[in-house]
Amino acid sequence: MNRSDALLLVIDVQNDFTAGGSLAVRDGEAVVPVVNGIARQFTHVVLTQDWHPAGHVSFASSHPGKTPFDSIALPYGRQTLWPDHCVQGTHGADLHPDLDIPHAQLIIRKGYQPDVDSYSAFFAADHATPTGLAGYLRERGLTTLVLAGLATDFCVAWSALDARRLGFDVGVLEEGCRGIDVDGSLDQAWRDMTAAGVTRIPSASALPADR
Ligand code: VGL
Ligand code: ZN
Repeated sequence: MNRSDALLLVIDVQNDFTAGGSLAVRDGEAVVPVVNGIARQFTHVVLTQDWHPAGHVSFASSHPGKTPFDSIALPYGRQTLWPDHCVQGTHGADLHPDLDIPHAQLIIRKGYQPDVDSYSAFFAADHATPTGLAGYLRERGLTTLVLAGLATDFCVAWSALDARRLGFDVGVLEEGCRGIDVDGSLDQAWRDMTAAGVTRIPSASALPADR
């Protein structure tokens, strides 16, 4: 591929989302070799890290009487509650040790505001606080994004949808993602992404060729 205007965006391939992690996505570690393999085809790679302070608003433990996967109303909308995960500076927040993308150019951290979650790599859940990634991509002239990582139905989908809203061409590599699937969220995410014009790329062999 190596298209000079394309970038691989690798979402949240972190210990807490893989086997043994506090919010392990089923089969999540299976994305690691897929992502490592395709990263070689991209000159430009950006990684994201979910990066919460202890006591984050998205943790069920911060809301007495609530348990993980409950949902509550917050000023910016509905918030699913999670087990404590990806706490800044902990092993769970580290990138997966087998992730092998030495040429990645930028790591975007998100979800660091105590009272606002951020599934998307572009905006916090209040849809007001940008991470700076859109400006980075624009300044660098990168217009086509291929996304992979965890989890399909949360951080990957929200990032892909924001990227479409911002006018980027977006493909999601299905083979390089795994979902959490709370109450049908995985099917819903694919419906939303398809409706928004996100290209569903089933496997690495179907990645768009150089043009
Ligand atoms: C994610 C739930 C909570 C994700 C992050 O990376 O998809 N999901 N925080
Ligand atoms: Zn999180």
